[in-house]
Amino acid sequence: MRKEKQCKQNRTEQNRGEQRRTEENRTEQNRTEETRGEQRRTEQNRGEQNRGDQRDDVSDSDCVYRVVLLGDHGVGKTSLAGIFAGVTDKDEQSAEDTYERTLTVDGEETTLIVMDTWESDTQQDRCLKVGSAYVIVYSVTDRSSFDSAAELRITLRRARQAENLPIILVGNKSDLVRSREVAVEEGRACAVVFDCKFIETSASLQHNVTELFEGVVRQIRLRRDGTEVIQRRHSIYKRKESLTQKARRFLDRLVARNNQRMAVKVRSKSCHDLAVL
Ligand SMILES: Nc1nc2c(ncn2[C@@H]2O[C@H](COP(=O)(O)OP(=O)(O)OP(=O)(O)O)[C@@H](O)[C@H]2O)c(=O)[nH]1
Ligand SMILES: [Mg+2]
Repeated sequence: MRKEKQCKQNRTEQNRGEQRRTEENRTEQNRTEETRGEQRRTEQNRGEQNRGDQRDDVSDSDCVYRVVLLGDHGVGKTSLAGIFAGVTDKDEQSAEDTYERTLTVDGEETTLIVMDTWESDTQQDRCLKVGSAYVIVYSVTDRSSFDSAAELRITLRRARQAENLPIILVGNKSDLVRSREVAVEEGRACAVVFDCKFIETSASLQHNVTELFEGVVRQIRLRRDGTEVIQRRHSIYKRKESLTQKARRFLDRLVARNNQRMAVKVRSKSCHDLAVL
């Protein structure tokens, strides 16, 4: 009798032990599942964050570049961006402020995302951070917009100090000859002082707008590619020059060696040329 009791007690203890182990296992399993869940969630979050970051600085790797338009009110930023995007109807222009288009320049495709978001103050900090290239627009009919352009160049230099960014100074509304307040030479001189490229455009006549955005692409590539590629492109470009142009450039260089003023002139000529550095 006592033996049977003892056996029963032992079995009960064994059962209890097993129950304990099963419960422990279950808790352990739950904990593992929870940890896995956490890990999954963290990885998902990380993935989303990365995708967000990628969206935020779409850049250089896939030949996609952000170009930011800067400049005073009414100088023609939206009009230039609209022409870039192929918007012909004026009323369509207000709907978007970021335009994406793929251009084929010198036989190679490049996608530009043109950002016309400078007006909204909250975006200004972001604008200064995200651009792969900058187009600073002023109106040739508005001197104060020209002064602002110089200030913007300084702001940009401060914000992106160490970077050799492509910056193009654009004198828009060149069609308004009678109300011109800023001469071409002033724009060019400003570009020389501020070490950037210069072009005059007319959004109304669609003059030089293609040249501007193709120039942006070339300026980006010149900085992106190694010296070897730059030299190869440069030599192809030079080959396309007429003999007169070549001779003039040679003479300019010859004279410039002994003449400081002429050297500035030569430099100001190259600031007009968006196909060279
Ligand atoms: N004649 C002439 N008018 C232009 C030219 N470019 C723009 N405009 C006109 O100038 C005005 C302002 O142009 P927008 O493109 O809206 O200028 P914006 O820089 O985007 O101005 P905000 O958005 O206020 O900062 C519009 O009435 C345009 O039609 C141009 O090259 N020539
Ligand atoms: Mg606008």
